[in-house]
Amino acid sequence: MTDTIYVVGHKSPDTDSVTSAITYANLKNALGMKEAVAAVAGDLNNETKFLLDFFKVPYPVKLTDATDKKVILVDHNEMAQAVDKLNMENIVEVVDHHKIGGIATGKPIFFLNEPVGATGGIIANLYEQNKIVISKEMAGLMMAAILSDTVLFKSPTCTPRDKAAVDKLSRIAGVDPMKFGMDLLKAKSDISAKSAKDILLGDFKKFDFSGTKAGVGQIEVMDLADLMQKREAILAEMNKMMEAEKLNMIVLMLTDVMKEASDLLFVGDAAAAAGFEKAFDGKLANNSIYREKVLSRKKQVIPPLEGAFKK
Ligand SMILES: [Mn+2]
Repeated sequence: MTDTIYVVGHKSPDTDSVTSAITYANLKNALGMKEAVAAVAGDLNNETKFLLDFFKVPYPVKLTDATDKKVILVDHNEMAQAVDKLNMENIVEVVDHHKIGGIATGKPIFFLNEPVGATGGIIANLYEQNKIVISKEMAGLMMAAILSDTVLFKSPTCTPRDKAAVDKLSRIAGVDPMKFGMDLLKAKSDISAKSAKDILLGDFKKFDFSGTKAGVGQIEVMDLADLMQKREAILAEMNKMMEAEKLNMIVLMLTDVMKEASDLLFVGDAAAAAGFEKAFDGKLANNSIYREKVLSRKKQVIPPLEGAFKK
């Protein structure tokens, strides 16, 4: 076992996951933990690449097998979403903003979880608490994480603290946050070159709803019409993956960030379909239920599904 401590977010990494790894490793380095290294548990998405290129920040190292590796988890705390072959005993710290999902350690660790819009804002606070100066680059990354995770403050997960953090961080980063946020959204929703499989796996997480094995993904676009011609191919990929991964159901949120609504695509067995219809109080038509004002997987999709399948 080496001394390196990998700071790493969840699989199918999004911007908050990647930037939290980078900015938290940077903070730990500044605080004397020189062995902390930012890592990423999968390929970077277009939004994250645009962001890192803009602020000229190097891409994190890839970590896809955590055998014998010490890790700090950021932006997740569920083993189903963590890098493969991770031993819970090797988790050194957790900094997150999701529901607590079944981690057990043999000894006390630093575990910080707050119900705010993004891990980025929690880390920005930790810089302040530790009196570590935030560079232009780190400010830009944490600002972008909040803008991305809260869909430019539109998500119900957004809190006043997130807005205050973006205000502060954008001044340090020297960019107009709303203008920059639109550029991030454009980079994220450019799906022209993406295959149906890329779209499904771009932001995909696994869950266990009282024994019902589920995958719940999300793709955010500025216009749902862009996704329509790929809809059948996406459904085919969802069915293929459900078989291959032995899941009972897969939900893919096709989220229109401008209209603030989601088309919830569904494939699954009969029991799962009944649970899905119960969760969203509707009838599946053409493999989906459309819901206005639904933007957040964490707050508006996972809790009703958990409730519907509770035994
Ligand atoms: Mn996040």
